[in-house]
Amino acid sequence: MANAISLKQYLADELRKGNIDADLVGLLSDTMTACKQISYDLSQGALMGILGMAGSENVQGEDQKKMDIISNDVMIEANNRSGYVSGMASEEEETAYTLPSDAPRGKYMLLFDPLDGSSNIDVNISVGTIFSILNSPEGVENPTDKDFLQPGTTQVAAGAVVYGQSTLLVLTLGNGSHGFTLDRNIGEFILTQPDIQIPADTREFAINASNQRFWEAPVQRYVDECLQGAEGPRGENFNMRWVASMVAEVYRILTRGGVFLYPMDEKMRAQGGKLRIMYEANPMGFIVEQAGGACSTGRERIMEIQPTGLHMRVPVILGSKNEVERIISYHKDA
Ligand code: P6P
Repeated sequence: MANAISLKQYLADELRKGNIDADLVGLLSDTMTACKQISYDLSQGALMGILGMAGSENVQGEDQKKMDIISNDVMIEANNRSGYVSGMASEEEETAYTLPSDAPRGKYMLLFDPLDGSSNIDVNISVGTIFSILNSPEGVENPTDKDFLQPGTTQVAAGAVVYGQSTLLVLTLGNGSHGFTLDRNIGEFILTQPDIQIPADTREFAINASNQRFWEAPVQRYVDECLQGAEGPRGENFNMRWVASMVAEVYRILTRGGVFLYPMDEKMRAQGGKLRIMYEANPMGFIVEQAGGACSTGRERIMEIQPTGLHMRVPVILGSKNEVERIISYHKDA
């Protein structure tokens, strides 16, 4: 692409403007190296014998795919000796990851879901990596779980890489959300969607409708009105999507608008919801808000929640601002 701006050049510009520091540039570059490796491994699929189950469970009690473990190892090894982080937290790790004793410590902490949507790997549907970057507390050599428990509003940066037909990165450093496409010929992410803006209105919603009988009344009302279409109170027909891969849903919403709901439901009330706040809801919320969208539990802004645990779960309603606000109003009415 003529006049293409690479991620390297974008980060160099942000560094020159004083928006970020050299350590954050290094941390993001190393994380992207890991994501390029994961992208390659996924593209090889069965040829590399990486499909299928690992025969183990993660801290969530979920059966692990081989690629869950491989991608977790790739993310850790790309960052555990760089000197940019003091520690890491992963969906696949029960507690905070402690760096090797001889590794230099840095000023940031990296949190990630190394392979979100991994139940889709064996059926060749898009999956992704989600990451969030926090400031490491002053003078903490080996951060423990409690050091990570910062509200989403304290995030320094957040990103998601979608492994689909293209490998796409959406990144926010706190001044807009920007889309990059991996050019495999040169191994660089190229800026292809600068300053993403999510349309404030939408006629497309994403929800796992098989949980309908477990939803709370405001969500029942919202979805029912969408399904009534032009003859109903919304006066318009709606479309529905469900990919069962949050990164794919969020990328679609960033591109054409929409609303994604993984709401509280009765069978998950004890757990607090399905999606994890630290490495799914908060980073995605940061990206979506920076693109002009909204991210709520239905009752409160997700990024303002004080996390109580590394794997804390929350209901998630995110996307087109006016649609999210409508759903919030239904929760208030109830
Ligand atoms: P369900 C993937 O496991 C995930 O965490 C999200 O990426 C996705 O939106 C959701 O769970 C899918 O859940 O109930 O459809 O399997």
